Amino acid sequence: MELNEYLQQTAATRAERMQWWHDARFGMFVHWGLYAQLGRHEWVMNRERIPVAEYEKLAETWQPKERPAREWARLAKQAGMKYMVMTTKHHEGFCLWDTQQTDYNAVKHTPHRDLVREYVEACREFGLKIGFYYSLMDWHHPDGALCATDEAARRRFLDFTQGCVRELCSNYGKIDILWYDVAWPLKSADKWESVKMNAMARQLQPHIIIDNRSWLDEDFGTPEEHVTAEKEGRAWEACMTFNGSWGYMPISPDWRSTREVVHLLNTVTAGSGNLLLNIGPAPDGSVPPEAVERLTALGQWTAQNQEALYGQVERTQGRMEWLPTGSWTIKGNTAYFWCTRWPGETLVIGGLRSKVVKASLLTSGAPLAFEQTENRLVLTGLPAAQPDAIAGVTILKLECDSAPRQALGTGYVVLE
Ligand code: JFZ
Repeated sequence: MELNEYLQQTAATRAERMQWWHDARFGMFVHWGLYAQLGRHEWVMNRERIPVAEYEKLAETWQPKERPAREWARLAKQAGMKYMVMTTKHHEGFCLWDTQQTDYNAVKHTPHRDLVREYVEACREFGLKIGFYYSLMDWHHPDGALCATDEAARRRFLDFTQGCVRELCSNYGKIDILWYDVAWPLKSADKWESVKMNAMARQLQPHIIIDNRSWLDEDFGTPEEHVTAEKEGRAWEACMTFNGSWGYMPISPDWRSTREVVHLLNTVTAGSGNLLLNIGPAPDGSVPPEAVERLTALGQWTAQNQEALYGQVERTQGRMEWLPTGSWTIKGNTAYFWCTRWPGETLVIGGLRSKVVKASLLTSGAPLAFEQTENRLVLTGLPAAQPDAIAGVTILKLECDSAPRQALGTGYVVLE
């Protein structure tokens, strides 16, 4: 298929295909592979230059417990996540599914199970949408690097890659997301035959959505370890680790707090993006206790604040201003003020250009007294201390008579 024809076809169906994803806001990323056994990051093979033959021994010793994917899916559901993305093959090259493309897989070697099937079944059991991460880069495949300089190797490697994608899109029922990663060492969509490969994926899975890491922009952008909105009109998903490593790394003591994750949720919602928050399960598949603790707390918070979080939201950039006490998200004519620094019984918001019809605390629905003059909204009778004990973030709901707008500018007087 021609590139232009492909781009037109995918663009024509994009809004409809992406609807559920925009509404979902929050998903779980799972990095799991042989590297979990070493517990030193998913790049350990590369960073420690472990010889291939030595690394392969990890494929004889992997002993996950029974169906850990059910624990992940249960936890994701409880945390308020709506979809999952799991590594079917990371850069190490070990395939977690029953593939015909290589013997280096979880059925021919330990654990002698199709871990992708277990994952898919768990997602379905808990009503979560299903994403497959697939690393184009492959440190194990003999043609994984050679393909850059040897045309025959490139042909073999592309056949392998397309064979993997075909299996993943054929053997597991409906798949919702294809999440490619690291298109090394070939430096263009042409070299990877990305149009052919992705057109095949779409033929097999007409509703699938695809990320931007196969040298094609496709359906959504993927800022990584930072939360930055892409240009207006472009869908984006920030993927973040909990502790600085995607793979299991128990020696990393730096865990993002529940509060920090709520802050991330605030930022992605304000930019009409999504958050894909990662867990790196232990070799037996169990979720690190630090992650369980935080995701459980998050679940309480997201359950209480669903209305602000999920569904169609508008970007706040250019519409609302920064404030020292918290920040905004918008849904239609309603502005949500995520108050992270509680001011006490009175909260004052300057420069709101829309008339507030009703103000309330989102969690309790309790109405709030307020007075609005031309430049100041003064809310009174608030609780003396931050009411939210989970993350220290309380959302105030301001229903307006028009699309919320705020203008403060830099000077004391707004210059038009
Ligand atoms: C990749 C992987 O190397 C990593 O192990 C993990 O799977 C992560 C989700 O993705 O890392 C990247 C990929 C892209 C960029 C940076 C790191 N990037 O575009 O800046």
